[in-house]
Amino acid sequence: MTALEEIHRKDRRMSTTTVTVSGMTCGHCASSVREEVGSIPGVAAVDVDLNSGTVTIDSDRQIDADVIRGAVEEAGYRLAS
Ligand SMILES: [Cu+2]
Repeated sequence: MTALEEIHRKDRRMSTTTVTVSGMTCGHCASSVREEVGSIPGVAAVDVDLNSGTVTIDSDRQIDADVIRGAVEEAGYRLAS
């Protein structure tokens, strides 16, 4: 692999972060969290599992944990841990 190919490969790496959100009770809660977290720069996709509170975030860069916490709290919920 050439140096240029190596750079391209690193540029396109995706990052997946999973957090647990407490307090979500219905589909409206889930979409609020999806919307707030989805507005973080670099986030490509957000998947919310209402039953477990698991939120899976796909992004094109590493997202700071405090930024995710802020978005969840902005939506009106809290991280479970
Ligand atoms: Cu709700």
